[in-house]
Amino acid sequence: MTNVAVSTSSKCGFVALIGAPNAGKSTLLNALVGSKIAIVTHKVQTTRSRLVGVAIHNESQMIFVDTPGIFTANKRLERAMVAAAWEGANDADIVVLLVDATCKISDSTKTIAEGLKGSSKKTILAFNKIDIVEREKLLAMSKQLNDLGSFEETLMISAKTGNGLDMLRDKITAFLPEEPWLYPEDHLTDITERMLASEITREKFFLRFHEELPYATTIETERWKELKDGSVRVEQVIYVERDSQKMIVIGKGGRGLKAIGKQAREELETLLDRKVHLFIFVKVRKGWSDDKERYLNMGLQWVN
Ligand SMILES: Nc1nc2c(ncn2[C@@H]2O[C@H](COP(=O)(O)OP(=O)(O)OP(=O)(O)O)[C@@H](O)[C@H]2O)c(=O)[nH]1
Ligand SMILES: [Mg+2]
Repeated sequence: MTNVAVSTSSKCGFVALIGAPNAGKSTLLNALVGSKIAIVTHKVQTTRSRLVGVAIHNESQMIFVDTPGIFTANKRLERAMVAAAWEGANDADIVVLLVDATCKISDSTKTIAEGLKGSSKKTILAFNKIDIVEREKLLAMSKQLNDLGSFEETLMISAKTGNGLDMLRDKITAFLPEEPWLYPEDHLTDITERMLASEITREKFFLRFHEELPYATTIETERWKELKDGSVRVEQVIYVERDSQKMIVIGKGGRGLKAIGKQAREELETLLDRKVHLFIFVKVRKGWSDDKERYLNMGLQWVN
């Protein structure tokens, strides 16, 4: 009997995007996938759980994993987020450590660089936001991190303008293992429409409310009903910790809630390409961040 060698020239693998909060990981995921999958705000700790986005380059399938920022976590929710981020890195074939080049290297970034050192994975260091930073600053920062960690490549990119992303794609695909594609060619993400809807509302919430309120809140899509005319009725609940927070969220004459609802609905309609009837309720659930079920809904593991 003759053995027939099967040609497997295709490449495929998981690429974790990790970094300190606000480095631009979600912006980068969206840019690489070419679609808004992850929410983005100027605030830290916007992303709360891992999120997959798929893209193809040089006939290779790159399965990107956006992760929550890694920082010194104290509260249970923070610890669950950071655990999810490290898990994303551990499960990946390639790790991209994204660094905000506009500020000095944070302790979180240093810890991540050191944490990656022992790993056998291919790691790429990418300085982000080079559209608003002087090049001379980058060299010193690059040296500092390369002294601390061990990286296969160091790149300068702008997730916002797309500068350097082709080089990043080239480096990633060069490192990918020879494996058959895991997803069909047109597959973009594993995020469900319900989850996307919760996330879009949370983005608007993060942009509208300040200080501790965004961090004292979780948003869930509780009902999703397809209507005969092709539109969809979506019911969401914003969980807050206290009555005083509920009052702020609703706002005078319901103004706060209406504003978020309008922005979220408009964006959802664009993303889903159909009419959306969005109903948002606010509920006080004291201690929701110590409630196992909420973690499940956020796509997070419960941590003790
Ligand atoms: N100028 C500039 N701003 C950027 C770039 N990439 C991201 N940003 C901004 O940086 C901020 C944070 O971006 P995100 O993508 O939410 O950052 P993140 O790393 O996902 O943040 P967390 O989810 O909180 O960990 C937003 O205001 C982005 O618009 C870039 O290349 N250039
Ligand atoms: Mg993010």
